[in-house]
Amino acid sequence: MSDFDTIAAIATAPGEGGVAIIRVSGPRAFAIADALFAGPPPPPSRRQGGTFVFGRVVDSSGAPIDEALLLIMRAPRSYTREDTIEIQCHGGPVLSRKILQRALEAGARAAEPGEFTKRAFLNGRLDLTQAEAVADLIRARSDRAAAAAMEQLEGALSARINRVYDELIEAAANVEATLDFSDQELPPGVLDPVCERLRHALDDMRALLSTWTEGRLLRDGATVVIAGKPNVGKSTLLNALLGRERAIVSHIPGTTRDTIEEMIIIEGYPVKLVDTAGIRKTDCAVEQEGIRRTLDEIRSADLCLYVFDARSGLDSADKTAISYIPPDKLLLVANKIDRLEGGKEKKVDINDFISVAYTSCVSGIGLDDLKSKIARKLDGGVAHSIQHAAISARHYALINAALVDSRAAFEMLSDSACALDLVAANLRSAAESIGRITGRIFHEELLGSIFSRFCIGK
Ligand SMILES: Nc1nc2c(ncn2[C@@H]2O[C@H](COP(=O)(O)OP(=O)(O)O)[C@@H](O)[C@H]2O)c(=O)[nH]1
Ligand SMILES: [Mg+2]
Repeated sequence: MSDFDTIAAIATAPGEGGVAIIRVSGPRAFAIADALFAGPPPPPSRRQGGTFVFGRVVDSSGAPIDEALLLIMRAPRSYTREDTIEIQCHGGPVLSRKILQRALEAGARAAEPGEFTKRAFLNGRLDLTQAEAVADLIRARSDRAAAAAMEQLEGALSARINRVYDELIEAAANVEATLDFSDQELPPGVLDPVCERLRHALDDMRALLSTWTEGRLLRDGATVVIAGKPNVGKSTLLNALLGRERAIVSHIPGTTRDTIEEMIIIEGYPVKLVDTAGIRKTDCAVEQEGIRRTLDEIRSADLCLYVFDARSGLDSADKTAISYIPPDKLLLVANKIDRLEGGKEKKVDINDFISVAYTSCVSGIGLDDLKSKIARKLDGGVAHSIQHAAISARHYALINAALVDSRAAFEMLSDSACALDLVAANLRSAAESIGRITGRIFHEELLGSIFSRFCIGK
């Protein structure tokens, strides 16, 4: 089936562990197993696929290196769809490297990052979105990110992409079929089904594009900066969200002078939380530098929590600071509400477009509400159900290109005198962009950029 050579790699993470796994895939896999594995007869190459055998890995003189389990998977019933063996040995770094070395001596080549998965793709076991999902799954930093990657691995995104592809190809074929009529009058309504199909494809593409915000959040996470004047409770807020005493809290204004970063999960989104030095006028050079960094952090963040004391409300310095932050990136936090007389929230004098959360970081009141407001700000309020797709930046660019071509085709069709060969060419080009997502169409460079993100042995 494949003209590939035989590749080998340690598939488990480096370091000590219960077991380490060395994986070998390709036409020489079983010959290599015969050379390095000594166990009860018959030899590995004469064993059935889907079985395992206990024995010893031996060096070239037959001396034992380690006890091991050998797993035998015959093509096409393996991850790569090639003949594959996996050796489970004791999990020491020296042992696993020695065994890999034996496999290389016996005729394997050291695998590149992601090369097993690349073979799974080239041998038709996975499409490109599924292969990408493998990397996403390994990298997932939250349950929700893992669940989204798993859906993509199971083919949920592929199914939606393939539907758009089929719609575009059929629409193009229908248009091409009418090209023969070009000299005569076209029968009325003959292009109606094309328009209908195209309308579906456009809707599907727009729906897919709308999942990008969530996809980006799940894959890359978001950066949320905590800003505000000194002493309003920024560091206390970081600690409260984190659930431990990370930042130093004191009643002395100017305590936090450098930025502090911590990872947390908010409603399934990985979030980098950044505590900053308070923004105020100061003569202290160290604090000034801290404030400069704060402003930099705010500029590059996905969201800014601007904290102020609920008792005093926003003063003119706050309002100036806030005016530099785009409203869609701003969430006001009125803190210390435990100190409000009669427990009444002081009305925040600011326009209605900006959301406000009321908290007491000391008692914990309002923190859950704040978290959900953060999540809604980040995902634009769309989320809460992964819509069987959460596309990546690569997918976004290709769908967008297809959308532009398809829309052009659609607009041309509204003119009865349009050049139908141009319409068909646009539709073919749109289908080609969509085909690149799943890898119907690919080139070596693209595969290189996708699979180099993987770890060795996957
Ligand atoms: N009563 C009350 N005190 C708070 C609250 N949050 C923070 N503080 C206190 O406010 C002071 C300044 O807090 P800190 O987190 O260091 O403020 P920062 O300068 O903005 O980082 C500390 O004494 C905190 O204990 C709150 O919600 N209620
Ligand atoms: Mg602080």
